[in-house]
Amino acid sequence: MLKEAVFHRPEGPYAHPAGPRALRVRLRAKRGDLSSCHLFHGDRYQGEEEGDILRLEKAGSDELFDWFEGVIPSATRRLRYVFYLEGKEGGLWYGERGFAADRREAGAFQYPYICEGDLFRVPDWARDGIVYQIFPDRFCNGDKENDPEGIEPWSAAARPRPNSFYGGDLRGIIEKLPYLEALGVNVLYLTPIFLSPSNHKYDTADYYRVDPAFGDAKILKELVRRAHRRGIRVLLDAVFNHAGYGFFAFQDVLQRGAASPYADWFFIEDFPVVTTPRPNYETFANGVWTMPKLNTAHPEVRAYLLDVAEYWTREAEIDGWRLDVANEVDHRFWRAFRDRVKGVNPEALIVGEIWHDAGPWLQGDQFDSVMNYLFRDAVLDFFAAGRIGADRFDALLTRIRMMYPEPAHFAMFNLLGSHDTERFLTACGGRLERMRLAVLFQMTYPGMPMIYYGDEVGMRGGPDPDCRRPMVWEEEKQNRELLAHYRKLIALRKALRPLRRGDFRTWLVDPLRNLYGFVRREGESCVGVLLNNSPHEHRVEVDLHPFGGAEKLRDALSGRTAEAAGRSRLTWMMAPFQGVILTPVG
Ligand code: ARE
Ligand code: CA
Repeated sequence: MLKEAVFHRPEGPYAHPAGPRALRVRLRAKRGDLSSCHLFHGDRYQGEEEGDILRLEKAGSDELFDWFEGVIPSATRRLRYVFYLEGKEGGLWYGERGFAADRREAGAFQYPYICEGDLFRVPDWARDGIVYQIFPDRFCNGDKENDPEGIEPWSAAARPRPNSFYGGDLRGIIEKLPYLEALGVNVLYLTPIFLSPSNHKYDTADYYRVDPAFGDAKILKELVRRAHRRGIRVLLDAVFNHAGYGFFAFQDVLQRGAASPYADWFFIEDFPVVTTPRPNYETFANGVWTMPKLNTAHPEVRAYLLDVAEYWTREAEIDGWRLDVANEVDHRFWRAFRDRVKGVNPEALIVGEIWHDAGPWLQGDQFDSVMNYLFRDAVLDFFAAGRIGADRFDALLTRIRMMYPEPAHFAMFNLLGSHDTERFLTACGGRLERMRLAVLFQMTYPGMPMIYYGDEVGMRGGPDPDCRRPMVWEEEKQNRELLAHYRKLIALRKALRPLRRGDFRTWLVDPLRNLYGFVRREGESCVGVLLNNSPHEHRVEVDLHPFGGAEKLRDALSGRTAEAAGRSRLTWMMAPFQGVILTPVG
């Protein structure tokens, strides 16, 4: 046993409440090293000899490590536990004091009390969420009266530039609610809609005003109300890392310099404030002068922005927020933000925009979820670029899952692309079969699938601004087969509960032939997914143990069935780039 590889700490992804009276624990060990992992656990106030034994399951592996996982029930909420690890050379205890042959000597990890206030509560609806991201200027123009000046023609041939406008608005989104409902999505995430001179509106001039080119507060409320009637929730974009050049407080600093009462709302190097040759104040990214960074540690700034968040949550009855540049704003601010927003609507969802490991924000006190760019990176490498094999893909997925507490994991925004990235079909080099398989994977993986508007009809586009072309609505220019594929998969995700709520376990990893499979299990129900991510036909053989006694499986996509051929093994012929979603028959 390689002791140096064994790791546990009673916090974060390694130990977190699974409910008011249960603790989820994880232990990491060298891959293939442990034949089993058990826990001896008890109440902290019980005698040392008293306790129960729990067997942990192997939840996943990457190149170097295996992760074991289990849920400890605790009637009293006060826990102590020691691991018992079995390897080739026998067993060993592992606890707070390290490794020992004797349990008492190893010491026990302590989880002093599962406090109500520390529970990671993610709204339950998120587990069933299927998200659709809309960039309002480009989705649908429902009101020609409010169009900005000089809009460009809405056409499939349009190639947006950084400053193009197309006239899309909230009325347009309302008009397309039947389309969205038929597609099957049940959460809309809109990029910013408040007053701003740009097409993307990430440079807010007035947080209390819906941009007139998009509509007004009344139309926003109507949109939310009508979406709710169709079972669709609405999230808005909170841009609190920075304001826009036109924001009243920044304008005041421009005019009054150091004497402005708002001078400390920003990070100003010297006065007077200038934008050229480079801005002498902090901005978003490097010198984006239109976006002065806000000092969110300042009590007045904090109060101002929290009021904004509370106002729209209450006023428009929205269902949550996506937080822009979330990892560059202080944790204290986000904790206060969570309290304020959930205070108004406990069912609101909070999703940070973080492209990397978001562990520090996903402990239950700040965000519920993040835009899962790490997921996208892995999917891109495996399906679109074909740069990695099934083994590496599985390893990356495990790493991401093990980074976060379980509640966050089921609420992740699993995206293939966004308004900030090249579109997925373009990343696939236009090879539709690859995109279709990736979408199948996205729709069967834990976490909320997020569709970037237009991906479902085969839109293409390079990086920003090309990924923001106006939505293609002419049916003859849409890829209707791809759309049907999306609809079918969304319907299946809704019909098969384990796809939304079940555990994830790797089922098949075949790097040689590039086959990948996994099962999603909830209680007695189990769904299996097999993917042939290669241009060749393959005979796939898998064991049926995850399905209990099942002898026959059916593919929910093609309707084909196959029976076990003895010893619980099943073989399935798979066409190039085919994926199947298997459920037991009978
Ligand atoms: C404009 C230009 C871009 C240029 C950019 C930066 O169009 O070509 O790269 O300026 O100078 C909004 C607009 C953009 C606009 C930008 C600045 O939508 O069109 O871009 O404002 O005017 C990082 C951040 C992440 C951020 C991305 C863009 O971590 O928070 O950069 N995303 C949000 C929004 C954007 C928005 C803003 C922030 C600003 O989603 O739409 O931009 O409010 C790596 C890094 C990431 C990095 C990512 C992308 O993976 O690790 O940290 O994200 O690449 O660059
Ligand atoms: Ca319009």
